[in-house]
Amino acid sequence: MADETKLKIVVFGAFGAGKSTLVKTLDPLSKHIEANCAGGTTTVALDFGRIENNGCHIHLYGTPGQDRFEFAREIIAKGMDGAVLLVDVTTPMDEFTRHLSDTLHAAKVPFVVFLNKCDGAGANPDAFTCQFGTSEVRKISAKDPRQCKEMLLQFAGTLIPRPNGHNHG
Ligand SMILES: Nc1nc2c(ncn2[C@@H]2O[C@H](COP(=O)(O)OP(=O)(O)OP(=O)(O)O)[C@@H](O)[C@H]2O)c(=O)[nH]1
Ligand SMILES: [Mg+2]
Repeated sequence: MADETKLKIVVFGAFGAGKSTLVKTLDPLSKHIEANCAGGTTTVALDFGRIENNGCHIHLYGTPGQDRFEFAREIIAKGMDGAVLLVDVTTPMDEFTRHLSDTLHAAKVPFVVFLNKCDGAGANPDAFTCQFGTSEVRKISAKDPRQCKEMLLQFAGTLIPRPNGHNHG
């Protein structure tokens, strides 16, 4: 339908940053391909959720955070309209998060940085706010549905969908 907007948004971030949690919070019916790991689960393929708001259909993909799944991140990233870089602020800034930020900048992909786990013990979001150049930075908890939805829709509103955007090849 001509007046509908479709957006593909991909969530990137280091191992355990909270990507799958964010997708689950935004779409409780989302799908997840995960494996058990020490203390919980880890994504071994992808997360997939949908959000609809005023005729805008967002397809939200979560990526695996482990290094060895670079091939999966490349496949999932194809044709994205925008990206979320999720950062765990209860741990120090890491090289992989820096690499993801540099890669998104170099690819000229519109992205927003979500500083996650702001509710967590030892959270120090202020140490991260200046780490991402001119990129927009937001403080969140991926467990807070209202806040996550507001932040995601705010970002989605800044994106221009690609022509034939639903065929994200
Ligand atoms: N306190 C708190 N814990 C969180 C938050 N978001 C995620 N977590 C916890 O962080 C852990 C990892 O969350 P996941 O969503 O599996 O992280 P991920 O980025 O998908 O991990 P990989 O797929 O392995 O890269 C889980 O124990 C979550 O409950 C948050 O906002 N606050
Ligand atoms: Mg995951």
